[in-house]
Amino acid sequence: MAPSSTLKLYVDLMSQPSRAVLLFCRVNKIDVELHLVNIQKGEQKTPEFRAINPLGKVPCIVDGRFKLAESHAIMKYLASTRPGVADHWYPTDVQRRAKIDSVLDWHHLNIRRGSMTVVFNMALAPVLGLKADPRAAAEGLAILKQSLDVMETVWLQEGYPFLAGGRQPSIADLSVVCEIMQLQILSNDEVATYLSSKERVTAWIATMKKVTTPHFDDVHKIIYRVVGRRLQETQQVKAGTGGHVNGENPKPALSKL
Ligand SMILES: N[C@@H](CCC(=O)N[C@@H](CS)C(=O)NCC(=O)O)C(=O)O
Repeated sequence: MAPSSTLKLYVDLMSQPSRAVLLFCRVNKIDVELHLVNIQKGEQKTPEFRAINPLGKVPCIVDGRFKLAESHAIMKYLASTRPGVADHWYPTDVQRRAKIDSVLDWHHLNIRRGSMTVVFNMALAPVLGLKADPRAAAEGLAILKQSLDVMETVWLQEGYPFLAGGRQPSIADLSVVCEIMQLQILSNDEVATYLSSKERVTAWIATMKKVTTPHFDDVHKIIYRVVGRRLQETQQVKAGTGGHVNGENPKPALSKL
């Protein structure tokens, strides 16, 4: 099916896979009509949105009469239908492509599983009015740490700046880096220390920022804003000038977006 002229992209930029797809579109100069869907307000569960994506999740796209959910599938579809996308993002070489698919499959059950569980239980649950589960948080943390170990020792190899022996970035690099960036909203020293101890991962994040500049910072603006607010709240609490009012806990930063 020929791609239509206006591609509609539905995202919430607090969502890691949403940012990966938007970043992919931006670096490849793919024109999109951007539709912001506020997950915190439950906009992804409305009948109108479910008519677009019955899964009730972002990201998703509408390309003419064609609707598609799942970030990996969306990036593969766009890489295959948009002529301007450089081959390295999703190579036509079958073996190279298979390596990218291998990282993408791994990503969902490892880095994303660990990071999502940790972020949800350590930061998002209270904002969404849901109960955090400390046991799930601990399990998520173990998966996250193990996944970062695998990135450092398996997916990132000496002499190859990108995942799975890549000399140039692929959609797998985009998916994984957006997931890891989500960890910034945690004010958790253990996660921060563990992440910064991974030299290859740290260097790779810096490289990803560089090769996707200025779009990387642009799609992550919302994350930087949350981090800024958290820091401000922590400082206010330490200085005794804010945060705990009438014995209540300070409102989580996300609720103020
Ligand atoms: N595997 C999907 C994940 C999609 C997903 O879980 N999206 C989340 C945001 S990160 C969402 O829309 N959550 C809203 C909900 O489940 O109600 C992808 O890669 O696109």
